[in-house]
Amino acid sequence: MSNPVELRNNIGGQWVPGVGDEIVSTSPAEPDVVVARGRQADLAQADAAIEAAQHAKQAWAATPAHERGAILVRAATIVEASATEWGSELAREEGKTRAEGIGEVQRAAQILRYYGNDADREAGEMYSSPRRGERIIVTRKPIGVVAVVTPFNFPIAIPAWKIAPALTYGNTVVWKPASTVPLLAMRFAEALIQAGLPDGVLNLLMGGSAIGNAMVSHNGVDAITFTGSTGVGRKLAVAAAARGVPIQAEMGGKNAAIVLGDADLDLAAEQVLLGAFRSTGQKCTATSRLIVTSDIADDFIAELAKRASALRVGNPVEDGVEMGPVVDGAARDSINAGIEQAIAQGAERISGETYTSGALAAGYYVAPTILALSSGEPDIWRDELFGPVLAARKASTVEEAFALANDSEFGLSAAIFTQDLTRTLEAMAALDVGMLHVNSETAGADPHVPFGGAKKSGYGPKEQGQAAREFFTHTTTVYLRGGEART
Ligand code: UN1
Repeated sequence: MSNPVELRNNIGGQWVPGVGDEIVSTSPAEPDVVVARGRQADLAQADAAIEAAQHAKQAWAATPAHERGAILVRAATIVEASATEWGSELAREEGKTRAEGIGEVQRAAQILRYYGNDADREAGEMYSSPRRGERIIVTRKPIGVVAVVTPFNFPIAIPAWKIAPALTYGNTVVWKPASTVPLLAMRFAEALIQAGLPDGVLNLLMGGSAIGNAMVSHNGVDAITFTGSTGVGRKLAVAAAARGVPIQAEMGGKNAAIVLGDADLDLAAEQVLLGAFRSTGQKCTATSRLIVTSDIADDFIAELAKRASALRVGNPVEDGVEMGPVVDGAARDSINAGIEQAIAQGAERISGETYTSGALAAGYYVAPTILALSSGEPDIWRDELFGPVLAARKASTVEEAFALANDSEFGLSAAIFTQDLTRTLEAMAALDVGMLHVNSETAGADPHVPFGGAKKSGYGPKEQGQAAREFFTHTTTVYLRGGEART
């Protein structure tokens, strides 16, 4: 491994070292390996970044949308060309496998290209008027300065789907990435700036919650987009409401996959496994609950446990590894504590182990774990662990399966495996979720369709597609008449 990369913040177009606390990014697979280091921004630098974004916003809003979009399309090309290198860095810094890391970087390029091209699309609406000689048109304008606060688990794709629409639709941005993945954040900001963003249009602040809180409470910030935990999201929502600015908060999930007796069970097993363990279960869309109808439950859950135990866990930068570590030691410890608590509350561990020796014990690894629940109400059924842990349960009827799936304060995503159209239609009506996957895993998102959840999973407008354009702009309704005198 080469020398650690030196981290920088970007304020008003200048790459500057932070003057706050030290920030050290290590590899969760090998915690002794330092990937990048530098200093966080301090509060004065956060102020300066917001000021720079305020200063830049008028000229950026006045730049033709086509020109703004063209910069994003150029950035997409830069990001795509770096996919192999950055994908490996992502795997090293965050812990997902290199194949997933490369896939994520390519996805970020795709998102940039989608929004860059969307800049040219008609942005307003025209209506008839009840009055003679008048038309009513609705125009869209940027909101201003957007604070972007992003999590560790998609270090480049989530920033892309927030920053790309914010910029395309004419806003300037102050971005604080998760402090565990600063290197990928710097790579992404570098690509956008290299593609031609004017100074101050995108500012990058390394830091923790103090910087995040300062950003959302700052009068120079006109809107906030956040992805992360429900606890933090709700605090930010209170701060946003106190200043009367819009917030879009994507938060937790406790997503259920329902497998009915008539399903293609091989497909269901493959997809549930991907949903539960890809990215080491660290997705808000991951499958963390499994509900299987009693007719097939024992065999299906046993097959799943067999496949989970066969997954190759190891250093995510190595070829053939199917699951890497979780992001840091605190995550590993809290996930393991959640597993132990579930067992103490009556759950049976049918796959997974606690690593106590060797390389897997030295890194922040948690085994792909399946817990069978038979009775009682273990906390694992309700609490999001954000790791590779699947809690499985039987349901006697399809109705009971739907009720169990809805038995959560979260409502982000769900999956149902069936070949029965009637059951599919019933699930569409019954399940209280933002996204429903029929015969595919609970995770996944596309830039042109809404992304977000019901209940505790989301607050404020959804992300992506038309929803993104609506969040990152506000409308002016124009009553348009000619100037001649009325008769
Ligand atoms: C995906 O399922 O591919 O934080 C994306 C998350 C979500 C993104 C999920 N906001 O996991």
